[in-house]
Amino acid sequence: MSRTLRLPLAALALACFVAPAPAQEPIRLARTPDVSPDGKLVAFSYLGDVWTVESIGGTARQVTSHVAHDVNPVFSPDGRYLAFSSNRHGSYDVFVVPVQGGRPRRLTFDSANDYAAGWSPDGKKILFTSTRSTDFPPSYELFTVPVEGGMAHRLTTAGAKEGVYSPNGDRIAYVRGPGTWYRKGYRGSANDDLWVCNADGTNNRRLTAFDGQDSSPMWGADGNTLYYVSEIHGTANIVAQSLAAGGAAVAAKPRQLTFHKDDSVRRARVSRDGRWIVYECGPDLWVVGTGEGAVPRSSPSPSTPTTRPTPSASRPSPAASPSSPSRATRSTSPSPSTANCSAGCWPARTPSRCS
Ligand SMILES: [Ca+2]
Repeated sequence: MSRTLRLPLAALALACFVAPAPAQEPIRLARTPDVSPDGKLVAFSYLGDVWTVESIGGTARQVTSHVAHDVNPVFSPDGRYLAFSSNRHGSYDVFVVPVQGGRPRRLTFDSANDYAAGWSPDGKKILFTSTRSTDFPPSYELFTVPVEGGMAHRLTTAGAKEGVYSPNGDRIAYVRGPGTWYRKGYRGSANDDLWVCNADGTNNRRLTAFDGQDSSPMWGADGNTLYYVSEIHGTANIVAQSLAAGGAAVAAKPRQLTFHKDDSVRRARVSRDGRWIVYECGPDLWVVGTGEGAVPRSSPSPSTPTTRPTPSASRPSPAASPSSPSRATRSTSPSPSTANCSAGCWPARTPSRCS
């Protein structure tokens, strides 16, 4: 079975479609995306299975096929495997499967829910979030499990979720707090903040102090930049924050990378090369470049891409929304802002968007 997925990219709208028959069907409500280390492939959960699609959009390929709920696919550092979580044995456990598909290998066996979050840079451990412990009330903590199988190891003790290793593996950025993504505009003590700790779980320090939601930490390739999702500018969008030596946040207000206004950005993940971020917004997946020139315009533009192969008449296209990012600049060049259409911009049918 294949589908086409359409990803509206802040730089690029990624469109996926399912094609069980001659006619292709667009994928909506794909969830929990991740982007491959080189930014060329996007993995996501859809209809309870894991799928992949090229980050320029196109026909999606099914990686897993099971009646249970498969979610949270995360690419290995070499891009050859996906860790994901599935409740096929009751609670959610961590599995690993080749990107091309195959029989998933189960890595965790606890009755608590284990949610795959990422890989260590050496590819030997998988980081996951779990409520497994004797604590009451239970809270999410970070654990690792060897990719080859074995005992899980607890890293944190005071609440942690959405953990991700820094590029050289010396630190882990994570989210702490009782916040929830669906409480739009919430301000108060029940918000999430970003923290960072050493790879062994020690030296925990807080990075954000904004009294609204901060989530989805993502490391830049240099290890000195942290991208994340925050409501600090209003609607939840992706922002970039420089880190000082030692990993402390620089006091300056984070730079805004996306400018959605109607729908909040939810889960976001960055490629290992630090150049591409895939994220959820509205019913679609989006991809944005992290370069300065890839910052989408925040003002309405009459030239926004409207090239969905099968647009829904009842549902406005994110790429056509006045509040949506509008510059399609998918390119192989290091600087998306200077991309030339002949260099591989997307969508190919609207090369004028690349100027
Ligand atoms: Ca916060």
